[in-house]
Amino acid sequence: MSASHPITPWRATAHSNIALVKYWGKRPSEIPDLNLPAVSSLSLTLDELRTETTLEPSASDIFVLDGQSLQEGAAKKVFAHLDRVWTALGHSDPRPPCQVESTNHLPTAAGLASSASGFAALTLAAHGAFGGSLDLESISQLARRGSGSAARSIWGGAVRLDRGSKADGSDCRAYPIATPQACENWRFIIVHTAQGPKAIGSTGAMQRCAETSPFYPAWVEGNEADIEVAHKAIEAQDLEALGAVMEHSCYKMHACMWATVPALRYWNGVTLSVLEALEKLRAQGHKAYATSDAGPHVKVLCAASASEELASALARVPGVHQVQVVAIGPHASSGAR
Ligand code: 2P0
Repeated sequence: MSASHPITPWRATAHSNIALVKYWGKRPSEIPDLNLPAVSSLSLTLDELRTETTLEPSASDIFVLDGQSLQEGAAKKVFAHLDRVWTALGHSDPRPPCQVESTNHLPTAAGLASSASGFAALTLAAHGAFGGSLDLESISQLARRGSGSAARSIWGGAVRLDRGSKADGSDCRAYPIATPQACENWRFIIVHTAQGPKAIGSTGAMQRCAETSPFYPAWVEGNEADIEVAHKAIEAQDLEALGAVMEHSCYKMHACMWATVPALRYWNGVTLSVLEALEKLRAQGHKAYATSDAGPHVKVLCAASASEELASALARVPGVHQVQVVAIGPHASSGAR
């Protein structure tokens, strides 16, 4: 451990989020490591689905995820992110070794945004442990460099992430646009259509999509209009308008994925059955809208008052493993242990 910069044991909790207007694709950048999105995105933070992370000094770098010590893959990304935060806080000496322990209260890497809550919690824990005094917007920008969607998980309620256009990424910023209280009448129903981790990680998939999908330019081009419609619908608490633009963004992203070479198909047969069941429920007058990320699960946005009835109906679709009704969640939090 560095005597000049001791590490204070710190803990952080960050909640997962679901994008209504999706982030898919990166903005080319001369500066390595900024991880700038090609499109803006807008999300709702989830209540129960979250990551809890602790960080403390250690004799060597250790990463424990859900009780299991990891050496490769995720661990390397975690340690690289610690280095990034350490350097961003102005330290020029080598980062002292740390023990990081994370618990995911959600299925890891299954298209339920574990990297969003994971890197948001890690960034907050490291920032506190390393003695940082950055504001939340700067912490969010650091989290984005670990994983794009993590920039949004710093806040609760509804959050917008602007892609920005400056080469240094300084105008690529996330900020809350509605408090958790303002969203308290909405729920997401998470419809699990498979078990286990997804087949293809998002980072490589979006790169392949950008390089080979003929629909990618149209995807990027239509984004800002969707963002403005979604932002206004959130301000107006207009679930119908929000649901419509959310579905449009989702189907455009998946169309773009399907046209990638080789094709990226995250959905399975049960995904389609759930989407079909939802259309039937809507034809019966229910206000419920679907989205889906880099995985086979379906997330249904609806009013809190209708959520239990809709969840029961969706649980009856053959092949569905589990349904969870989730409220809109709070800001991330952190503090000394
Ligand atoms: C989103 N996704 O907006 C979109 C929708 C997946 C589909 O953000 O490469 O894990 O680490 O910046 O954040 C998944 O991408 O990607 C994602 P990186 P990330 O939620």
